[in-house]
Amino acid sequence: MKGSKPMNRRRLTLLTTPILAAALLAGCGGTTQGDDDAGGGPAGDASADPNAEYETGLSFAMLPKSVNNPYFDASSTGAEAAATALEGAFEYTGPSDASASSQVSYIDTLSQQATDVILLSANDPNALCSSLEQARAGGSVVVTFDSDVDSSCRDLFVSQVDSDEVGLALLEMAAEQIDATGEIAILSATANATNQNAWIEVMEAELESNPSYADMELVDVVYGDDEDEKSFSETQGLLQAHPDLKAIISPTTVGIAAAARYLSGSEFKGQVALTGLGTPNQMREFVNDGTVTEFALWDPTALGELAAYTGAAAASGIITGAEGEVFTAGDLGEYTVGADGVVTLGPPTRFNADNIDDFDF
Ligand code: RAM
Repeated sequence: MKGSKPMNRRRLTLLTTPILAAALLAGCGGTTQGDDDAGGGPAGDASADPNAEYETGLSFAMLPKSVNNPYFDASSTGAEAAATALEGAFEYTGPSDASASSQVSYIDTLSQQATDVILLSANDPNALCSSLEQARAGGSVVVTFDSDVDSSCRDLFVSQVDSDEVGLALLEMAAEQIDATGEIAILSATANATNQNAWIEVMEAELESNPSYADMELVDVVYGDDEDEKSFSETQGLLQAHPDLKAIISPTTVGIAAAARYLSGSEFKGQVALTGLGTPNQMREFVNDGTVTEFALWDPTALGELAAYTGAAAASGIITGAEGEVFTAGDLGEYTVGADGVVTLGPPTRFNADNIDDFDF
């Protein structure tokens, strides 16, 4: 019985003839749409029940921007741990290229499979909305994590860190490494990624308004599309186009690792600073060989785990996505839903030669 409700309800929504509905109900042991358990995504619920238990047996799917990215591998490990703790099923699925059009068919498949909780890092704020609407209309809870969609298209967003804090930390690290003087450039991921663009906007605004950065100039923003080879050649292009470049900020784990690899084998090693967001395991060799001084990231495993608990809390009726609701995300502890259905993991960690060996992700 446990965990069967969301699937029954969704199938009822999709069924078009009463005969089929009757047949299905018989096959499901007579569960009816009106059955009352803790289940039910936030869409249909008027209010949350903070004392409800987590439903067991939910199906979870994580859909990253693209697969084959160690950052998302780590997130999926965390999400799977939460799914396992809740006795649910877990699937990690997604395209090999970080594009919104490639993500659409994965969302459609998950909604056809009646997945209870979809965990999505979006390649575009709007392009996925109609598929997501369909999934939600069918009963799936949609939780974005890492990179959001328009807030009307999902139930909740699990944010790694407040975007202002990320943008400010990125600039601060770059400024510290070049004495706040000279030309800087950004090597981003894809041009439509919600998270990347939010951080870039914060950096641009801060460069304009903060007198501490008056002597720093942003001369270029390029896109490596979260592909290793493209990020590598975009780095090379930046250095050729801007001979006076002092620092590159790459707020993507794929980009910073590729840029570090390029720099470490070039005449620019130790001359042009590189900072941004990277995983300690990908960046360790470049910190050790002197290419990189300091970069930052949050724990992507914890981010995935929190996303899964958030989805499960919504599917179980513990939260609806309204500001101020509180839930417990397993060992991660208690979290509160903020404005716009955003749940925030916590501050980023900075990694450098002193601490990088303390981390393994
Ligand atoms: C890449 C992705 C992801 C971003 C991290 C920092 O893995 O672009 O969205 O959050 O970098």
